[in-house]
Amino acid sequence: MAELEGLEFGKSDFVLLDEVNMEQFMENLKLRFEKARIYTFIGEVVVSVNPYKQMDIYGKEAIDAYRGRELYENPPHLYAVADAAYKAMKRRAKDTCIVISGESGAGKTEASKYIMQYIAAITNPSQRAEVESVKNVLLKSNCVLEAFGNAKTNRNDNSSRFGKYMDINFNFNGDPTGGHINNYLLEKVRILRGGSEEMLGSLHLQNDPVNYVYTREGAASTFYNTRIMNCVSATPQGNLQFETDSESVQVVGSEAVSHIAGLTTTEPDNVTKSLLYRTVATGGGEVIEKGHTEKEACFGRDAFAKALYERLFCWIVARINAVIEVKDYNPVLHGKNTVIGVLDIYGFEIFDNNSFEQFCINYCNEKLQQLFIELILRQEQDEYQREGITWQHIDYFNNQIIVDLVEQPHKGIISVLDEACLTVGKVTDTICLESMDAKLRQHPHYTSRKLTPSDKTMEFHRDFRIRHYAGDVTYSVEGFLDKNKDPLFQDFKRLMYNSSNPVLKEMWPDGQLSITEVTKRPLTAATLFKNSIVALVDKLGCKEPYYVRCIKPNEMKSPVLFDDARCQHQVAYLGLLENVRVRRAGFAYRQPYARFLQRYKMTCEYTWPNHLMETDREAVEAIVTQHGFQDDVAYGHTKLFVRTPRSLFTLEQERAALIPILVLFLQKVWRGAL
Ligand code: AOV
Ligand code: MG
Repeated sequence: MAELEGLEFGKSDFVLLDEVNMEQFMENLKLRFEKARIYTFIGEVVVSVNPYKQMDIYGKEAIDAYRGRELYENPPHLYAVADAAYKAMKRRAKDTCIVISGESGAGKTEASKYIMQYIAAITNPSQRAEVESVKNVLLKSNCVLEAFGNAKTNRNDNSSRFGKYMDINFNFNGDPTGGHINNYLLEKVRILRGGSEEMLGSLHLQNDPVNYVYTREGAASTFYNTRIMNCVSATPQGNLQFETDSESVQVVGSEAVSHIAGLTTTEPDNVTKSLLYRTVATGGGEVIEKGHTEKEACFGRDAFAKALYERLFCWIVARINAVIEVKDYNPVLHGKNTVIGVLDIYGFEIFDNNSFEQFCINYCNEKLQQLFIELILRQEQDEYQREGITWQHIDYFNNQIIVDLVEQPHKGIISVLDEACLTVGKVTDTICLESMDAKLRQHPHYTSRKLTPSDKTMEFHRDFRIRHYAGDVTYSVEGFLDKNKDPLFQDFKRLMYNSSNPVLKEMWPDGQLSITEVTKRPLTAATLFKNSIVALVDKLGCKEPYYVRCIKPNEMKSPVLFDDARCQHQVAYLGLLENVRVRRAGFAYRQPYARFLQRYKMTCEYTWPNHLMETDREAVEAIVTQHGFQDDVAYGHTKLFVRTPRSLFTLEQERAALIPILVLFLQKVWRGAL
């Protein structure tokens, strides 16, 4: 119940709004942003608005203020959630997770860093060296991943182009013992567009921490290699051009080829060959070399650049994991190993042109929303049951139907895409769209121009639209099939596998297969992504979740601009109003009897300064009855449940009014005036 800030800063919990509607929500959010109150609760969820300026709220004092306190004892803050997750983990030996969501530039990565820093600051008070070193690596691994996985986009100067989930393991003391990172869908296109110079520039900046991780492994030269790799991966796209002379396709100039050959320690001739030809097995089992068209060569080059980068990135994650994995953990000696997971993943993306990447990202958000619904409801219901409270199930939009639209076997969009990719012969994006139309025409959340011809905002043969829980998104099907296929010719894999650089070789184990062995179709990008998200949701599902919902106040990176329309849009698609309603539909507040008493006993003559009743519960009943809101509460076994915040608000106001009188009274007592 964080009413400690005073009302001039707005309501510190949206649950306390007089009425739950968009207008009041936005008014409060804006007021708080203008007053530099960037965090607001919805119960245990923290809503954060990117301040776009350094805030003096993360220092040691703040850490001390939040350490070990209850959520409502301090103003809303990331530290409050981090502490709640940590406490639950430590006191109740629960695995917990903190899910940070919001759109590009909303402040997710910064939030995840503050959370990690907080956890690092409050653990290992005895400064044991081995724990300190684990903490260091955990914190610094972030810099390495940012160096390779972030890029400047027009929405964020330091945009993470991958989703990241990090588990931190703790021993029974509550000290970190290690961790594990999972990465999701690295958006290679944007990273490569980011440009090699910028990338290298940022790498220089991150030089130290990178070195740190790898020198721990005793392989400083590995770091050198990875930097070279980065350079290579950015090179082919920009500098390598093709031309078609009288009959065949050629590489323009030879420097680019020798550059790649040098950096990947491969033969220039082999590089050229991989760029211009592909090996194919004929129906009769014969192996032949087929020359690319110029278009195919460009396509191959781009796919190669992206794959190089992706494999490099995954390799780095694997190396970091090898360093931070929990070693020599003996449950008998060390007690239960518990986990806090931190998820920093892309939020909903609605651009002017939405493609395959947005489709995947938005599907991921549907899955996370599904989890949000399931966990928030489940948690509520569990608590009511535990406390013996009768609970009225409330209805709200369940987005399972949209999840099914995307992922259902045989019928869902991914399955139609995969089928199109597997079909031999010329299947175009347009044909694929037609089969989606045929299969999904009845689905209430799917449409296309063909199905609704009057809707001129969509293009024939190109666009389809999904009615997401967060709003309608129109996707252009152009490029879907190519992006969904594994577009990399086997020749490139073999080229890399035959590199005399052992690190490169290790990244390309599938390069050892000959073309006749590559018969089994690799899983498509969409299916791989789906599998990884399903696994992620499973992982999160068995943990106690805490949420940070990030909002981007404007597109100008300005600390003073609150763009009403943009913010309202985000509030809508993050489902924040829904969140407040769910929270209020049940019992908005619950407090252990003793705590409630501690806070409000001064507002009732029977409980001040001490009550004479048998139990705290009876004393709480006396307070509730005296204030006349007995119909607004339920008594659990250990806690009081308050349905509407208004009741608590009345109490808070009364308490606030009484405090100065009490202070005066106490001062008089001290001075001996009474
Ligand atoms: P994102 O992670 O949500 O975007 P970031 O966490 O990278 O966004 O934040 C973008 C920028 O906003 C940062 O580089 C900071 O300049 C600023 N910022 C964010 N949070 C704070 C804060 N608490 N205090 C001060 N400045 C902040 V993306 O990875 O693009 O989805 O893909
Ligand atoms: Mg980020």
